[in-house]
Amino acid sequence: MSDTVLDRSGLDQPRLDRPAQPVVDEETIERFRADGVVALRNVVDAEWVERLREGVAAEMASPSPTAHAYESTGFFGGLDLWRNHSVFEEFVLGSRLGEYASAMFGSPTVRMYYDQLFVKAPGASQPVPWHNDQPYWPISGRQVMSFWIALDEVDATNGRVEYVRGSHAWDRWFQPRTFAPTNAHDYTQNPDYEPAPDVEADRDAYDIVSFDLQPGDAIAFWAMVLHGSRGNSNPGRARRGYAVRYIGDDVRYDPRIGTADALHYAELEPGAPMATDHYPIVWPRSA
Ligand SMILES: O=C(O)CCC(=O)C(=O)O
Repeated sequence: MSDTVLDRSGLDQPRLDRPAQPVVDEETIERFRADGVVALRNVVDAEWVERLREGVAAEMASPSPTAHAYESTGFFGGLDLWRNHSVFEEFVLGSRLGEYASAMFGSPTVRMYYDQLFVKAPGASQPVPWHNDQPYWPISGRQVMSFWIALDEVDATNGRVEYVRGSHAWDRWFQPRTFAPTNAHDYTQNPDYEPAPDVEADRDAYDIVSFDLQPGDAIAFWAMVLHGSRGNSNPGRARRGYAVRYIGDDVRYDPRIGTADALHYAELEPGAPMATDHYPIVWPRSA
């Protein structure tokens, strides 16, 4: 075991005890910290891709109370699937992603935060507006990241997610907006937030990165990186994305104005660490 300090991103990175055989190579970790986003190839095997697809089909056939009502536009979403389906529970608690998160955001302990489904049916035109995630979430701290797992082949035709490289380090908190086509149920305005920039209107002004993915590939990204996706213009291919969010030791409960009600947890006091079985430890496994 040796201590390594990685601080290439401008973020205040904690020290990280690295195992002799790191689960993620150093170059990937450095790119993740500098760019705010990185593609991880083949992190979910074919059997698990199939099991997750079956879980998605079950959720879409009989949506949980936490499903989002996007169906009419061909965009189906939902969150906290792992609390409702054993297949997702087994995956988020048992996969190696917790170990990846530990290495990538530099926390000895990793907890499950929540999971989220984003299905764009063939031809579903609805975009996901440019946003960063953490303003939606009632948590503070730096060690917050997602793995967006492709359950279909993903490319420019079916609405791959795009990211503004390095924007996680801006420390700019953008006002959440609903992903639904109308803003009837939009988020409460937080006076400390600013409007998200209109990236679509001025794409050349931004360093936009995106990744073509095969089923089982994942995109790892910080919760503060600016991202969005266009509609699925491919008439023959769905775009099923399953995102799993993990948190590290520096995260505190922070139910700010404008955060998503569905993610509030009344058992925690504002400012409390997330040390509750509601957010179980996924790494180290023995914990
Ligand atoms: O799947 C998409 O198009 C958007 C995903 C997203 O915004 C997220 O995972 O935070």
